[in-house]
Amino acid sequence: MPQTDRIAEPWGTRTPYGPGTSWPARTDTFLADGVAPEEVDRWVQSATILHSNGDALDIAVRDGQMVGVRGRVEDRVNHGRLGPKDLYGWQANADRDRLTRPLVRKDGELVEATWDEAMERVVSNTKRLMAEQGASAIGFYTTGQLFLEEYYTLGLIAHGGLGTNHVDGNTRLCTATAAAALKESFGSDGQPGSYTDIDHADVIALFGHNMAETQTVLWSRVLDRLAGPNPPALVCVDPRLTPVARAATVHLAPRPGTNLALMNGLLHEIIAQDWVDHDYIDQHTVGFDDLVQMVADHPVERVATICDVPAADLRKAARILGTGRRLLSTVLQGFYQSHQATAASVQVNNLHLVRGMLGRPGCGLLQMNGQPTAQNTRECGADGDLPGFRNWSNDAHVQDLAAVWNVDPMRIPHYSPPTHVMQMMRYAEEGSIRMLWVQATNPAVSLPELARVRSILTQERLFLVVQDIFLSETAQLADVVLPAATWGEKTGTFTNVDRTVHLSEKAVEPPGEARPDLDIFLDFGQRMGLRNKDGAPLVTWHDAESAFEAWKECSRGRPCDYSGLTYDMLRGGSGIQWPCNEDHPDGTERLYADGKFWSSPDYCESYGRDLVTGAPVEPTEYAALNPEGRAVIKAARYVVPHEIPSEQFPLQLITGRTLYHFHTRTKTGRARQLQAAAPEVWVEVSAYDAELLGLVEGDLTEVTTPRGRLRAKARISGIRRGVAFVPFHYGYWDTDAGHEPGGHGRAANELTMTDWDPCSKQPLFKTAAAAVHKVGDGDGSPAPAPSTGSASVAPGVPATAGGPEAVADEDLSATRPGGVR
Ligand SMILES: Nc1nc2c(c(=O)[nH]1)N[C@H]1C(S)=C(S)[C@@H](COP(=O)(O)OP(=O)(O)OC[C@H]3O[C@@H](n4cnc5c(=O)[nH]c(N)nc54)[C@H](O)[C@@H]3O)O[C@H]1N2
Ligand SMILES: Nc1nc2c(c(=O)[nH]1)N[C@H]1C(S)=C(S)[C@@H](COP(=O)(O)OP(=O)(O)OC[C@H]3O[C@@H](n4cnc5c(=O)[nH]c(N)nc54)[C@H](O)[C@@H]3O)O[C@H]1N2
Ligand SMILES: [Mo]
Repeated sequence: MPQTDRIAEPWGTRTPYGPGTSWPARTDTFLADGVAPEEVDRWVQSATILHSNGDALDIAVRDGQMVGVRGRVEDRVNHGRLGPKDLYGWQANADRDRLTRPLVRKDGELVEATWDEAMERVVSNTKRLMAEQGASAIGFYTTGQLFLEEYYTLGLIAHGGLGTNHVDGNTRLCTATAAAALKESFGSDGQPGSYTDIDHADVIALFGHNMAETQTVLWSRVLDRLAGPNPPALVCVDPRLTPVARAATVHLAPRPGTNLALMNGLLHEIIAQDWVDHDYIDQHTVGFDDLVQMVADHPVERVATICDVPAADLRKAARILGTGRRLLSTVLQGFYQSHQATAASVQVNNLHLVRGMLGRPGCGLLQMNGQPTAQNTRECGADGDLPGFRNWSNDAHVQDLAAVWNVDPMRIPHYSPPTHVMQMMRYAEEGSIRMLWVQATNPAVSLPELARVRSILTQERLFLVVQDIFLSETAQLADVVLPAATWGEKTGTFTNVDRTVHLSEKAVEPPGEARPDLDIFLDFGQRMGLRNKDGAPLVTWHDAESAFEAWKECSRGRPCDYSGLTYDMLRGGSGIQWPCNEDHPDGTERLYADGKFWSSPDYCESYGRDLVTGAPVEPTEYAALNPEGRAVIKAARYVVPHEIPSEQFPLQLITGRTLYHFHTRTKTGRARQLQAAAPEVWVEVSAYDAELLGLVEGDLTEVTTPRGRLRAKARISGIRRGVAFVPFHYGYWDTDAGHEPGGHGRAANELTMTDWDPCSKQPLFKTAAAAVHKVGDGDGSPAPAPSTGSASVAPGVPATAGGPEAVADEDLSATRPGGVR
């Protein structure tokens, strides 16, 4: 059995396969030092939570402690494989810094308190503010990292119980654009494609998606196709020379913020060459003529100038995309967090619509998610949508939801879409939101323009509740801190990018008095005395499984239909893809296979928006445009980004991820192998800019924007010229040094701006003007950037490795039981 250092080899051993065949199995296992597989007492079923891939795994338990993980070979998603964060990240669960008791602020200090005292503070403040101002004083800012049952409970309590419209998730920073783009084109959220499309595709295109670092197991599947017979062509659109770009047949490295121009150019060429499926367009879509008109003035040469990409490369990419027989596309933050996010992402949908590439094996479209449970935040109405992809501007949908909840329809705010988090921060800044309850997200590091965020969150007049598992940068600012139990310590379900639902069972007891997020919400609902129309308790469930049963009823008949699923069905075998109901008892592999969409005026989740201004389309307008519920081909004009380089700030700054860390590192920073692989922030610049700036690998630099500054060592990489990249993982908390004294000086979001996409309201983390200056010679060592993802072009930089403590097993002999796709 291969024993592999999975820090050095994040994607593990290749198992090549050809088109139309099944992806071979490989079972990855990592156990704590000194634990042999036969010493494990129990293996408890779950799935991964440090990305959106949904890799199924079993948690190894010995003497009541987590001691390791093993991929589930029978699961359709990963066929046994795990990535580095999955293999090592679980160790953070048992970290000595876990919150074990509630904390309340007394005389300026956070001190330990009982649950009663902490919850009474939350409840009395909620009641006081409701009496003084009404529900608009209260905001909830949740996450993409809890379980479905928790979001559904939160959605009910916030929308149907308190009646506040201020409910959003960090999914706004993450996949709001995925949801928006799907709604624009297909009338509803829901990923059309399936991971098995990788097994069939002859072209795979990744738009602003560094899958190699952010969904390592899915990338292994692509690598195995590339290593097998008849490999697919690979198209990569990314300003950096990522591992995806290195493997690509064509790599387009556009100027940041020009994605829409690029897409319009590709569509221009595809239409000009008549590589389109006219029958499909005629039968299943509306709007094609608008697109033809819009892209008419985007010939390849013009787009080559806007994007600064060779025209020949654009033509080559257009030919591959235009002539492939089975095209799979993925889209992620390079589009979602950039200028004209929704408009650009919708053009990828258009590519599939004009080519008729939907609903068949290999013809897949994945507007990717990022967080493990982001799909559920959206489905359950905890993030600016109503539960079950109901349309907040359709009164019949609101009434239907009110019937499910047994509340008066007027109790559910629907005078405008639920408030997005950037607007909630604005309301808090202005003083109309006076209580903010933050769960499982760390806005003091992850929101843009941190100096402003800190000033908002530290206001005396704002009552801040933070529910976390560690004393995060945000929790340190709170008035009440609620210690949560997390993955492995509680039971629930969650849904990955390709709609696969997994059950995650409780494996071990939470530390100290930490409680599952679900229990905290249920407790709050009870203490608030929330009632339904008949005066009975509003929340009718008491644990995860009963919450799931209630959710099934809420989802019945809606696109994300869970009514045919049970916890028992999710035990033992593979995860199952929604919709799962009477018509589809085994789940549904691909959406829209019949060319029918969830877009009819009375069923759709949204009537759409103007892609450039974000203005909502009126119901009557939508009904006139799309009476039969077809897919909508929606065109949009490229406009220049709001902040462009100047003499003072000559570079374009983009931010993003590295393979070994998850977000603000509260977990991965506490797993030795992961922290050692990427211990500190760095800034990536091209060799061309390095020479202009007088920089060599490892020099200390200061990166500035109009908002702030940070210090980082320089990595001279294959990034395109004119662009600098900073990973956003490094807040001011530090694993080794405790809290850095006065240290706000390394978080990428010190630099980013308060601006968002007009449609999805997703903040623009990847467009800003910046300067990089050398402030000192390095100590001779290279930048602390991993060679696997952010490789240096300078000679002599050692390869990243994990050593003996990172060695994991890869069992290539295991076969999957039959019947799993
Ligand atoms: N290792 C790791 N994996 C993760 C996470 C993590 O923190 N760490 N987080 C998870 C989450 S929540 C998310 S949302 C996903 C995100 O996954 P990705 O979207 O793959 O990750 P990012 O690094 O944010 O951005 C992807 C790429 O966008 C490129 N980019 C920047 N600007 C532009 C542009 O203007 N145009 C184009 N075309 N590309 C551009 C960047 O160079 C970068 O390589 O990852 C998930 N998986
Ligand atoms: N500059 C820049 N900024 C970005 C991005 C970028 O690319 N560039 N990406 C954006 C994206 S896509 C995302 S998703 C966000 C992520 O940003 P955040 O959501 O702020 O990042 P996390 O570190 O995942 O924060 C999750 C918090 O929840 C806690 N936690 C973990 N599990 C549990 C649990 O079970 N219960 C509770 N109650 N707490 C738990 C963790 O300890 C942690 O404090 O960042 C966004 N910000
Ligand atoms: Mo994300």
